Amino acid sequence: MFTSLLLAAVAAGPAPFAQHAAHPAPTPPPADPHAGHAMPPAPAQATPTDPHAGHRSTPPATGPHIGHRMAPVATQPADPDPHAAHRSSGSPAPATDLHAGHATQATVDHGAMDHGAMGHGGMRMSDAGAAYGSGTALLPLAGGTMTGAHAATGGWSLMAHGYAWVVTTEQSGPRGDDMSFVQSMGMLMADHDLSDTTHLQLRAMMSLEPLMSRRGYPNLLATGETAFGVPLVDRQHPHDLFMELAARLEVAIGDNSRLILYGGPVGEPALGPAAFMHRVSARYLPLAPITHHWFDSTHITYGVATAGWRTRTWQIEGSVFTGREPDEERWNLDTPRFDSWSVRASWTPSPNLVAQFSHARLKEPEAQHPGEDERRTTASVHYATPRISATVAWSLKDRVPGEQLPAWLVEANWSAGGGHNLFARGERVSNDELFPDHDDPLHDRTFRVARGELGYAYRLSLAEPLNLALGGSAFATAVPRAIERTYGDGLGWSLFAKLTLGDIGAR
Ligand SMILES: [Cu+2]
Repeated sequence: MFTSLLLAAVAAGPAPFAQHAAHPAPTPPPADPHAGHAMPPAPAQATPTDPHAGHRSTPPATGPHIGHRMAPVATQPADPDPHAAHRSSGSPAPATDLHAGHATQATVDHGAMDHGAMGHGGMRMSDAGAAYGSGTALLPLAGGTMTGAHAATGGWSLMAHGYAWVVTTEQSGPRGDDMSFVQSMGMLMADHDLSDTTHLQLRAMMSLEPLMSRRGYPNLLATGETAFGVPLVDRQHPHDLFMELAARLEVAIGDNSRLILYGGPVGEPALGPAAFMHRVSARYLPLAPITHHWFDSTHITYGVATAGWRTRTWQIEGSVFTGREPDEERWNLDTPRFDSWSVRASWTPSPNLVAQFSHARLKEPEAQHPGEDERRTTASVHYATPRISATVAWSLKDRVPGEQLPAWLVEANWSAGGGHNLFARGERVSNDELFPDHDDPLHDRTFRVARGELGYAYRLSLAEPLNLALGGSAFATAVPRAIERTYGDGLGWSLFAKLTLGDIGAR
């Protein structure tokens, strides 16, 4: 897709025409179920496989507009791209001037912007082949942008996005457990252009997971954080009420770059891939990854300040933040300390690919291990087409002083069309926290464990912008012989219903 875009862009010559060249209008076929809803001005809504055709509409000049993806861009010729309509008018033709889409169109022709992309990523971000995942982490634009319910008022564009996810899980073996629980997240984003070159986004993300037991939910082989002063093992901790309270300021500098400032009392530093709940590849995986505390556990950090530099193909960032993980009081804000730092480089060569490499020094991340710092190095590659989203990630947790603990994660979601989704995740991690009891002979010993999960979800569109997904998954674990008796067969299955306001991937 990238190649064809590039060729088309080159063939078309000057940048302003690249967009049109890259998206010639296909013939509208009769079979499109949404064709009847399609309204001008999109000339190419009705690609046979375009499930979003029906959601495009003539941009209203003012007032609330719920769940619409508005973009007059046409779809691509031979690509069943359900997200073509999400792209902002400045994206994603690689030959196009980075700012062509927002410096003029976006501010003047506000209604023509893709509000999905704008609301979440900011109009200034998603035009460069990547969309914001969480914090300032990037994901491939081709995988889709976050959508939700929109409103506009007084020069501000508002978007609400979220989910409530009911899961029933049964996990076997001596350490297994059963539970039904609700994971939830609600996001509010307010976007505003302060000037032609300066864009502000205010972000709030909340969760009602503190209503869950302090011990969270069963999650065989997962470790991290505490409940009642005891480390959580084979559980996933609930997330805090405040998952993010942050602001992002983007200042265009020249034609091809911009400065990014991000931060707040709760945020995500420039470390690791986008957090799992924001990754399209993890959209229907009902359990948190067992490598959460290797890759993305810093997604809720109390006190974050990030400065970054973004060009069309690179984003370089540095953060100072609080190294300590959130404490087990989930309803309050923890004290910011700004005692840790991270750097991250992200490469965004095409709308289909984002790769990041990051390194951090965390000051005493774990309450249970005072005096123990951590160096964390992560690398990840995210590949996406409108139907397939995949993540491959590696991390090295280097305790200072202490062990070096590597982790791998591979995860993918395939939206096969018609609402059918197949998904999978495989993880392998060297974990030294599986036996937290100091009297246990296995305490502090490192074991390399693995888990593989496979699942299916059926996605229904309810009244826009509400969606429902029903599905299930099963996993198997693999542990070294020394702890086989501890885990027994270590199998698990889950059934779920996930209600979302807006979405993050294909229908
Ligand atoms: Cu988390």
